[in-house]
Amino acid sequence: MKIAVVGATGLVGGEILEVLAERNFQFDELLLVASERSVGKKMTFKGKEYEVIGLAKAVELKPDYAIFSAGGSTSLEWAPKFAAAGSTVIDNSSAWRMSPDHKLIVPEINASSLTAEDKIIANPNCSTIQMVVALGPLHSKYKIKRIVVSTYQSVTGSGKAAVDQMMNERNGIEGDMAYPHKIDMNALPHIDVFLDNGYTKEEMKMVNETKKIFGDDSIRITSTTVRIPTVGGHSEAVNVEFENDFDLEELRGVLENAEGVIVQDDPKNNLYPMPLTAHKKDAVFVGRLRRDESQPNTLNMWIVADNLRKGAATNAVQIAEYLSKNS
Ligand code: 2RA
Repeated sequence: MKIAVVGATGLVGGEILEVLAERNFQFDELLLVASERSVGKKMTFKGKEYEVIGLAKAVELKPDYAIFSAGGSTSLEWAPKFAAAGSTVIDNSSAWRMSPDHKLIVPEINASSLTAEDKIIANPNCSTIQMVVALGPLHSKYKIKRIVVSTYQSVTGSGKAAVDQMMNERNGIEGDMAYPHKIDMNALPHIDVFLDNGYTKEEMKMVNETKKIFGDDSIRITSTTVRIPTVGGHSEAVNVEFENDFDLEELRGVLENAEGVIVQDDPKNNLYPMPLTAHKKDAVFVGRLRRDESQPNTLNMWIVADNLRKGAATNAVQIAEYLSKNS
């Protein structure tokens, strides 16, 4: 079995390789693929040296799986070429997420909808993934009516240049700006571009992708996404109203038994999820569970996950694992 990592030299590409190694994903051949400027670059995976190849060469080699993290334009141009060559593409960009002809997959929620005919599969946005992993089991049991979410997102979501800007600012070094403003000691309510409705693309991704993943357009969702100077992962304050009432301890039990979720909720002992403790982990961490006392059937919760892991690389590898086990 042959697997290609497209965008292997990027932040998420590197995380995909780490996850493949950690999970001992079985393959016979690994292709490290990147843009022409990186072709020939040497990279090491599990102690073996690999040379980065270009997209055209990679298509010719017909990988069984191609995990993309190379941006939307590259995916729009090349994912169909890989699919036509027989590869199954798992794409981290937003290119295919809202396409009616392509599935948007979080294995814990909807992997069972996948079939062999799915040749280009979309990985949801990181901030969406962690939220639906935590809300999925609650939606099944109590039926979600409305979600209000505010996010506190790591600079790693913007890529290496943003991490460099934050660290340069922190160390008093003049450098390039990935953001329109300083990010260290600051918070930017601006992730991706602003749309005519006053929301950002990131905020509308959370709204639209969540409905698609749950297959339920009746859910009402509003979102505010904010960039903060941290690297360990994305955090989210979620207020969720259900159609049905719940018992808080029963709800806690549902989360404690949910696939991919770890409950860290003991505020009296200062135990709650944090980016520092979620970093490099594959789970979605949930805490600060409490009833919203301002209205019935409503819960407040805090959700943290490593956006490069479960928010991107791990979710994509889990899709490949599911397909290879069920093909
Ligand atoms: C971000 N979710 O955090 C977006 C894309 N990774 O910037």
